[in-house]
Amino acid sequence: MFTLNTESMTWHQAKEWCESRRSELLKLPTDTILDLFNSQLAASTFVDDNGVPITQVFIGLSDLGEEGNFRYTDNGYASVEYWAPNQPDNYGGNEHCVAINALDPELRWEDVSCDETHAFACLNSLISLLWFPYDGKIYKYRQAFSTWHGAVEECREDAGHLIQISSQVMVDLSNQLALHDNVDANRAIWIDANDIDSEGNWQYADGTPLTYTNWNTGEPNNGLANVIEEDCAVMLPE
Ligand SMILES: [Ca+2]
Ligand SMILES: [Ca+2]
Ligand SMILES: [Ca+2]
Repeated sequence: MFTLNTESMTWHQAKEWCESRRSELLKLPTDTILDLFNSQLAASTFVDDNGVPITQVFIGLSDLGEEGNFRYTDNGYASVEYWAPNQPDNYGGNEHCVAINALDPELRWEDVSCDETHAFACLNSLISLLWFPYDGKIYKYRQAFSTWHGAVEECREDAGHLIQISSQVMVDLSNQLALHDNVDANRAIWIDANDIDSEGNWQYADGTPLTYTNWNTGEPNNGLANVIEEDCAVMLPE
């Protein structure tokens, strides 16, 4: 999801570099992503290709458009900010690009001149943030709204299936997936379980019986008013 490039470039060169590889200069839109990136950065070797320690890492934020109004390269505003003390200070009236101070144990940000050359990081498209390798499989979280059948079909197109919750571990994983997309915690996520074929006989889409259930209180109730039958299951991230 992140690529840390240790070759020093100006901010504009770095932006170009990421964009020529179908990614974008790093965006840190949520606390979770900020934490994820910082833990990756902290675990990285802090030297460039010549063995010189990296002091700063450009991210995709700048106030080139309007002084003091920091925006990502897609013009998105910074919903999460992590400035070092007394930053941004627009020092010399010429600091419009944002870099992470790699020498700061907390990896906080400062505004620097866009013409300085630094290491930088790319974000390999937001979609890839939602792919999670886990226990020999790749799980993919999609934010798009869909019917259950639509979701089943989308998963099939990726040669997969809707998530089959088989243990508490899977519940944890699914909650993780949801959290990573900055999703409303109350949003429901379709899972593979359904009783379409035979009322009350819950199974996976491939017809195999459920091996684990974790029904909410009073569920499954097949629709309280019995006006519309409820035959498909969702999970509510906690
Ligand atoms: Ca500035
Ligand atoms: Ca500054
Ligand atoms: Ca039902």
